[in-house]
This record gives sequence, structure tokens and C-alpha cells, in this order.
Amino acid sequence: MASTLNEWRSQSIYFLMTDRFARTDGSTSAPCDLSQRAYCGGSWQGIIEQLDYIQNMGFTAIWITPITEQISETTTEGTGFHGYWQKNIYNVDSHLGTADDIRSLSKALHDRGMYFMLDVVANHMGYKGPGTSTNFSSFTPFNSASYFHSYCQIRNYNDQWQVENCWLGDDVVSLTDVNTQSSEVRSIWYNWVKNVVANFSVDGLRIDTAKHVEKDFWAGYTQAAGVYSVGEVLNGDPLYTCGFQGSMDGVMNYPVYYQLREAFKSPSGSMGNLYNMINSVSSNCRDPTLLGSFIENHDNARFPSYTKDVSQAKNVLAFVFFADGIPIVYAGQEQHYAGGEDPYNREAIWWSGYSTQSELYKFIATNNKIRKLAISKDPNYLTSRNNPFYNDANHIAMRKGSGSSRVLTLLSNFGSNGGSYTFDLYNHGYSSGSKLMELYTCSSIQVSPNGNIPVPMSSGLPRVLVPASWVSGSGLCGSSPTSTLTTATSSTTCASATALPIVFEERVQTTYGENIFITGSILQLGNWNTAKALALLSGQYSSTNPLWSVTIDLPVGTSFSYKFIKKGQDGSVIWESDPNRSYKVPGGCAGAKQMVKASWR
Ligand SMILES: [Ca+2]
Repeated sequence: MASTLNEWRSQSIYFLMTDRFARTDGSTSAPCDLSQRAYCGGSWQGIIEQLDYIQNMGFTAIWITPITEQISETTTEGTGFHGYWQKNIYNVDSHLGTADDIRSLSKALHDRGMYFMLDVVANHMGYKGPGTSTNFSSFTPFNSASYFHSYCQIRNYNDQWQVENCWLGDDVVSLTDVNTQSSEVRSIWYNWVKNVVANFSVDGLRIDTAKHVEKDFWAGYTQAAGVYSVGEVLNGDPLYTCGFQGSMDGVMNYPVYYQLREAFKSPSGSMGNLYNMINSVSSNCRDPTLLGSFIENHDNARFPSYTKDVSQAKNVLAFVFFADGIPIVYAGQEQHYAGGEDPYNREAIWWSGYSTQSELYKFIATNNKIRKLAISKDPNYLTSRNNPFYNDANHIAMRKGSGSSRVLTLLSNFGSNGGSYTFDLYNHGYSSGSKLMELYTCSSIQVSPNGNIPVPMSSGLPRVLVPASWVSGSGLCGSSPTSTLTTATSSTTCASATALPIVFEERVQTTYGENIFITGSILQLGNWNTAKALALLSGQYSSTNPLWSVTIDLPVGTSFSYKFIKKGQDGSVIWESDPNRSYKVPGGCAGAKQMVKASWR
């Protein structure tokens, strides 16, 4: 199956751990003691039997854990059931089935029009015992020390040399670090990945421990694979993480993940940090629409381990689907599983009985329908940048799409105890009189003469709005689904802006005589010359809300870095701490104010 980048953009991925998803015998009661980290009996054949469960939730692709043969031993840290302790890269893990089973799975997916994403590990092998006592002859094909980096443990994760050349793991299981700079090793890995993609008709790769291998290795590796690749770069700094996009097509959006989790785990989470991080990723990553968008996976505690509130779970899911990137849902999310850190986030999915009636199963199915609708109605939906345009202490509003066909997402972190109220949404890009539909509640809403959208909120639940005209034939809100969704026209209800008013708001305590300025990398902000910085105004300043703000018109597409500075009466300058902030002026309707909210750091 061909898989261009644009085809991958439109996918929706269900990620599962093969050993924990479904057993060949179809059991829904087989035990699985998570603390033991043992094999629990899931198999590739088992997945085939449950593809209806996945596809009926609206997913178009699955990502499965690695297929290679693992260390055979049981250790005090368990077994290689997860697939990240490989021993022989040319064999498949017989606990999970046979190579033919994988081909059958791939074919079953393709027969349904679904994509097959495979998890691959090139950074390391696995060995039971300390790195200093490794028996290299146990590995195939890397059967001598010369294929590996000399042993050292990563002690400083800020030292990229150590991150790439030292070893992960510990004295129970060491993760023998492959010498990926060696041309012989590169040739072996590049041939391997090319053959695996061909043998199993793989459509895409999830690249494990990507930050632990030098980028130019990945450039050759992904080229040899010839399919979409998304790397695990486990780091919340967009400057670092986005740097891997280019040697691979995308990375998991960890920078947004951390802020999303923090924003919604309680009503006191920071929406401002999430708002800023969306913009920061958008300006630092070469293409945020190719990132993996997620809130759960097998390496991080599940979201419900922070809060069991279902409204909060729905908000973060809505975010995953309607922000930039390819949505990825981790098996068990649809059953509101609440496991904490590894190994407790690796529950057996069969315990749920594969219920299709659970609240989040149905909610995820709705989200997949809405996203497919947006893709079918707006040819630019997938490549347009998600634009957060409002936040306050408990809300964030985002819009994604082009012209008159924006999908508006309004989220709140009040949780289920949140009250019922009407939220007036401004600066959304729709003109007065436009008819919209809120798709979770199926409420018709018209943009008022004042320009606001009165959105009915309740119980901390998310809201998603699209043009009302889209709904007919979508299968949403009581309409019957049709297979011939019409494509969008290019008509717009607003004039596209060439420049937009950007409102910078900075919350910062100042003493009498101190003033706040903004300076940055463009002429309008003084090109970093503090004497030419732009002054903010303190008209809205109060002791409880120390707000400084300024509005400046900037051309659409302008990309720049900036900082706020504090100037004292004596002319002294205090800079905010690093790193620089960054912003790119989005497209939008003429006159639509863009809010950039920040706090002094
Ligand atoms: Ca390495």
C-alpha cells in the first residue's frame, strides 16, 4: 500500500502492545500479573481477530510493538514481552506468533484499507546482566564487541555525546548500544529495515529511542525504509525535539504532551503554558502536521492515573484529535484504564471484554468521525496549522482549517464538577450570522451580530464546532452517513488578512518606575536592540492581575523570536530567562486579533 506523507497525515493510529492486546484463544479472562512483566499471551493472530473493534472506533492504522526475537531469560525486571530487548534481529518473537502471522495481519489490515505501522529499534540490543560482562556472541548479527560502543552508562542527559554513545539499561538488563556510526553496522541496519518493510508490507515506522542515535544515521535509515517514520524523542523541549524532524518525517509531540497533561490533570493546570507550547512547537518544528499527537503511551503513566475525571479525559482526547498531527490513541484509553508508570500502564486489553459500549470508546469513535468529516470538507485541513486563539485560567480555544471551514475546539479543565454556562467565543474567524453545529451535543449555534459564538458549556466537557452545512450525510448528529461526501468549495466568509493585529499580554509584577518592553529578532521589535524595544502599556494593571499589553500589526507569516524585558527608572535592563520565546503570525480573517499571553520568566 502506497503511503505518501499526505496519506499519513489523514490517518488515525491505534497503538497496541502485541503481548497485551488480544490472545489467539480470544480469552477475555486470562490473567496477566502486570508487576511480573511476563508474557501474557497476546499474539499477532489475536490482533487479526479484533480488527473490527479497532476499525469500528474509526481508526485507520495500527502501530504494534517490535517483532524481533527477544532475550529468552526471565530477569528480576521481567521478560522482553514488550519487544525492546532484542537478541536476534532476523527472527521474530515466537511468543507472539510466526512471520506468516505478521504477514496475515498486514494483509488483513490492507484488505480493510488500513495501514500497518511497525515499531523498530536500532539503538540497542538487550542483554541479561551488566554491560561490563556482555557476551556479545549471543547477538545476531552483531556477534562481537566491535559492533557496539564501549560500555559507559548515560549519566548526564544534557550531554548529547553520552546520550548517543553510552548505554541505556542497568545491571539487570543492559541495553547494548550499537555502534551506529560504523559503516558496516549502517549497511546491516539499512538492509534490515528495507527488507522488513518489504517482507511485511509495512506502511510506516515508529522509531524507538531516536534521540540515542546520531541524526545522520536516521537520515539513511528512513531513506532505506522508504515509508513514513515518526520517532520517539522523549524530551519536552521543542528546540531539541523538533531538531529530529528532517532525519525522520515526524516525532512524537512530547513537548505538547507534557503541557497538555499538566493543563488538564486538575482545574488549576496551566492553560497558558499549553497555549504557548502549541505556538512554540508550531514555529520550531519544520512541519507540526506530521507529528504524533498523543496523551498516553506505554512509557508514561496513563492520563487517568492523574485524574479519573471523565470530562478531563474527554478534553485531552479532543485535543489529540483536533490539534496538529496524527492522532495516536494507546490501547486501553478507550476503556479509561488508569495504570500508572510502567509496568502498570501495560494492562491486558482483553479484561475489558472489548466493550464497544464504554463511554470513551464511543467518544473516540465520534472524534474520528469529526476529523474525517473535516478532512473531506476542507482540502487544507490537514496541512493548516492549529491556531490557539484564546486562553484563560480554565479554557483554551483553537481553530484549525482554512477559509470558512475552520474546526473550532473549545476545551476547559473544570472537570465534571464544572457548571453550566454560556461561553462567548470571539476572534474565531467566522462572520456574524454564520450557522455552526456543536458536534458533541448536536446544538445549532449562530454567530451573533456582535461576532461572538455563544457556546453552551456544561460539566467541564469539550466542545467542537463546524459549519452546520457539513453535518448532512456525515453520520453525526442523527444524519445518515453517505459514502460520497462532497469536497469543500473555496468560498470564504471573510477577507484573508495580509497582516494581523497581535496582542502581547505579559503578566509581570513591577515596582513603581519599572516598565515592560518586548524586543526580538524583527525590526518592529527593535532587532534585539533594547533601546528600540516596543513598550507595553499598564492600563489594565492591578495588584491581583499585573497585566501589561501592547498590540502590533505584523504581516502574516512573520516568524520571529522575542523576549520581554524590564527597564528600571535608571535605564537598567532586566531580561527574561532563556530560552527565547518564538511566534509566527498565522493566517486568518482580516482584523482578527491574535492573543499571545505570557507570564514573566
Ligand atoms: Ca546509541
